[in-house]
Amino acid sequence: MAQYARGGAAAVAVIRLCNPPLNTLSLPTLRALEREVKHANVDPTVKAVVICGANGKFSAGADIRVFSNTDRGGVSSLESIISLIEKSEKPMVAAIEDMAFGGGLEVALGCHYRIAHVHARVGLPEVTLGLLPGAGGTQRLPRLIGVPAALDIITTGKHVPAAEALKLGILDELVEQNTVEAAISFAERVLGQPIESRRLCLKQTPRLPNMEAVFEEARVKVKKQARGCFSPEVCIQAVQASTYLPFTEGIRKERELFNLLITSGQAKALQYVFFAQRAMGKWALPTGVSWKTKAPQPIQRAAVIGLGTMGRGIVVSLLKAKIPVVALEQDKKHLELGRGAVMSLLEREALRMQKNGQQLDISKRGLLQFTLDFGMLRDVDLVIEAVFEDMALKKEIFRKLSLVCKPEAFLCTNTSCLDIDEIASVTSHPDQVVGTHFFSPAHVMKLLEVVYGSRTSPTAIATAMSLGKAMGKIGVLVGNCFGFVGNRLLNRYNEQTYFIIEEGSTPEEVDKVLEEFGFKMGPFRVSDLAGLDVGWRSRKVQGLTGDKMPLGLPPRQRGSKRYSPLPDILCENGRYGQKTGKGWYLYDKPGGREAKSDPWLHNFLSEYRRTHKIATRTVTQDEILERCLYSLANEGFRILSDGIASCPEAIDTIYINGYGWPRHRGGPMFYASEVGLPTVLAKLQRYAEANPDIPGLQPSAFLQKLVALGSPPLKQWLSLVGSQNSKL
Ligand code: 3H9
Repeated sequence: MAQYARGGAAAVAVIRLCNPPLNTLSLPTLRALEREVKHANVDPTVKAVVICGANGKFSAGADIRVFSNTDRGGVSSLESIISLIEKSEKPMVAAIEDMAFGGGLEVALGCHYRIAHVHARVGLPEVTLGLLPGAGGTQRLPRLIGVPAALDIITTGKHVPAAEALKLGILDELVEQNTVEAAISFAERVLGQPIESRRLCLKQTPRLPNMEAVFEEARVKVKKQARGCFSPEVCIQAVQASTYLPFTEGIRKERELFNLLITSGQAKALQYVFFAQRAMGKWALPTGVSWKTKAPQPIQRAAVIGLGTMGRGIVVSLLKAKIPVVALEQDKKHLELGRGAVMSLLEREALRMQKNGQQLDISKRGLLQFTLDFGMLRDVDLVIEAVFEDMALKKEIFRKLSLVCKPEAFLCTNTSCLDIDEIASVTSHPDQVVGTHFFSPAHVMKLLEVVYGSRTSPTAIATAMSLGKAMGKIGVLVGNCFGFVGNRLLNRYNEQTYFIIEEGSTPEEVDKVLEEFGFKMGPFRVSDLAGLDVGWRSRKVQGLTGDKMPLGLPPRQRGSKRYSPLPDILCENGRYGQKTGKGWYLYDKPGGREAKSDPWLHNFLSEYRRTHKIATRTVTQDEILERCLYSLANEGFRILSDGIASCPEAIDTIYINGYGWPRHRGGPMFYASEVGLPTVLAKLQRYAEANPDIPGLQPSAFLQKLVALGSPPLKQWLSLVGSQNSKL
């Protein structure tokens, strides 16, 4: 229940939003706010009002949890309460501590003055939830700071640091001490001053000579980034309304557009993603041990082994989390290369952070050490190994670590697919071994798969999850199997793309279909960027690359299963992707970025089909999309029944944050549930019949079970898995 403290010196009433933890604007909070504002307005002893939030936080905005209710949790009444605040004859001052987001900032914009703590952040992140600021934000903010700055804030949903917000004119004053006390003094100072000019509803949005061009430019920009998500474009429409409609009509237009968005599937997907990501920190094991019961160990000092692309990014991530690092390489040449690369990454990161008002200080002595000597790892609390995907090499390193490191040190491996148990087996403390699968570039990508082996201790899990959080990552706990969750799914997706081009399509067509779906890059472009040789090396180790047929081409079967040797053949021809200037596409030079269609590849594909006697056919866009996406979800159902992922939300979080799945599509499992499980099953059955040698298209038993049970909603899937297989 919301509580409101009233009081304060010299007839200044203090209204405190109180709905822990973030003072979201639930219906009771809104009612209490309305009651208190009305009360202050009529109470003759009150001369001014300060609105603040309890526990040092202003507000994280409307309560998203209730948006799916038919009455939207009464959120539509927020604008009228804000209007009440704005129309008050008594000065209303917002005292912003920590955050004012969404409806929270909209309340502050209704106030006549806004003062904030220097470390506060403000923003209108509704666009990231598939919405627009629906309580006057799209009408008041452009009136306050002009169209270009308002468009930037509203279409990106970015968090604006207080200093920048002050410069933009969103805030009137910053304070370093007690914000509420300062706001009370501020209110006393402005008592008696006219407040007419402080009411944003009475202002005009500042005119610009090139207004149309500004909106057009914004449209082009959001279209490029939105990948089919339409809330940014609708935000622009709402801001534009502030330039040609009077305030009250602008508010009506804003409401109309808000209602359009809130009922859309995209808003549902984006809000699902918001909560799915937050649920990942609440990991639990079948034994009952969970994030609540197992405390992480503090990490005072860490080590990273291997300074290739992954190792460098991991070093930077640890330093950003203020954890001192010992970086180890195998020889002087690699050490110097790694040192140079880490230092330039750090420089770039420091510059980027500086722009956001943050600091990356690595000047402290001993914060970063480079070494060739394993002895230097004697007293570290945690090691992250990031060498090649070679089991023998990893085992050799873990054997050494086991001898050198203190027994309580956590030993992490950044493998993307290998068996954690086999790696742990060579150590004297296998319970301390845990997989930490980072994604490239590791200092940028948010995802961290924390892989739990059969002997990994809950403390090691808790520590790896907590370390991920400290590094700003979204840690997802997964079980141990080849490829874990992310790469196991990816293999299914990739193999479909190869089979589809064998059957008659082209990399260009497949990429186009998946990019139109919302992936930032189609699978063949991704493969060229990442390097085809990485997978080739791994397939060689698995013994998949196979012998040659009489005509020089490898066969297309492995036992009874279809196998596409296409990427192997490309590698044999030196086509590793961008790094060699050619892969699925052609580039102007090695390292070039612009992909061009390659006649060599098309000729090669025709020749390949002829040799293998594959009747070339047109693969429709629907078939491309369905085979790629439904085979992903199908593997997801297998992963759930194998107990490798703890819930469908875990798979979706991994796919969105590590594999470029468009957020507004909610992840492969959410997408399957929205398409409808019977449809997914029927399509898979059809494709499986046509391709009996592709196991990835055979519908999983769990999907069939769910359909037989009447396709229950995603939230119930977990309870229907059965726990016999659970690895979590
Ligand atoms: C809006 O305002 C619409 C208006 O325009 C009005 C239209 C008419 N609602 O993230 P955390 C929960 S739309 C419900 O772990 P952090 C969160 O799920 C809203 N719950 O903390 C978690 O719950 P649990 C616009 C919310 O410090 C707990 O609070 N506002 C909401 O890492 C702690 O959150 C936004 O989009 C919410 N609004 O990050 C802001 N916010 O403990 C959304 C949080 O059960 N929020 N929770 O898992 C955020 O972006 C982050 O929470 C924030 C803090 C950056 C504020």
